Amino acid sequence: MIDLYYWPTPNGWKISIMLEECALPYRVVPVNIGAGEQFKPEFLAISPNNRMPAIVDHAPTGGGAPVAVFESGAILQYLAEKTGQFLPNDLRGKYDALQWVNWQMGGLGPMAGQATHFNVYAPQFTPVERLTYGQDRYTNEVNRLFGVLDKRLADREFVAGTYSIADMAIWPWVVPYKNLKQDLETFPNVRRWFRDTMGQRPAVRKGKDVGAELRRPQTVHSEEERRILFGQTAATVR
Ligand SMILES: N[C@@H](CCC(=O)N[C@@H](CS)C(=O)NCC(=O)O)C(=O)O
Repeated sequence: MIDLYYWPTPNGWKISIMLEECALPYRVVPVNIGAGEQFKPEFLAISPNNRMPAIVDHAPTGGGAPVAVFESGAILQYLAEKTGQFLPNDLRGKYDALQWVNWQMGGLGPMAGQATHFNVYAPQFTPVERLTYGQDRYTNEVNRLFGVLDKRLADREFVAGTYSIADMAIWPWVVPYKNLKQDLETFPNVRRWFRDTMGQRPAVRKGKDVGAELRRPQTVHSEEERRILFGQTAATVR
């Protein structure tokens, strides 16, 4: 059994989608990040960066003590290696997929996170004239990254040729394209892959629905949530 420490956000969906694709039994342990549950000592022992998702595998390959993994890219790779699925074994195929997982982890994810912050959250509590540089910077960078993805998908069905953890890492970060101020009509290959190829997979739909009832309908944060989520410094984690 795998414990999935989870909240329904793009980074969380990556792992619920992978677990559904692999048909692995798992138990969701909600980590309410708006209520500060990511700072509980028992969670920090698993995920010292106070971010979800994280997993604990109670039946690791080869036996022995449970294995805990944080960082969604590492979790995807762990589950792929555990199940022998969605990560090719051959050298070229494997690194074709892993380089796109890392492209998402180091590029699309962080840039999209900042674009969401500047476009959706920050205007609720910061005068807009202080935000325009950040809004433009991150919206443009997401636009560039969508362009890279569109070009990559021009002549292939999936990001790394065959369906892999690269698709599962990237797809959840295209879901909020409206908040990211991107027009999918201008990225026809991304749109096809997002809606028709990935969006029709039952495990993708099921994975994205995991914990949907936990997510509030609106994106406005209370004073307390804002302090927890947007007021973190080193002092928060020492
Ligand atoms: N690079 C990390 C990012 C994870 C991440 O940013 N998770 C957010 C939710 S999407 C979180 O847990 N936030 C809690 C916080 O900001 O304290 C990963 O991919 O696992």
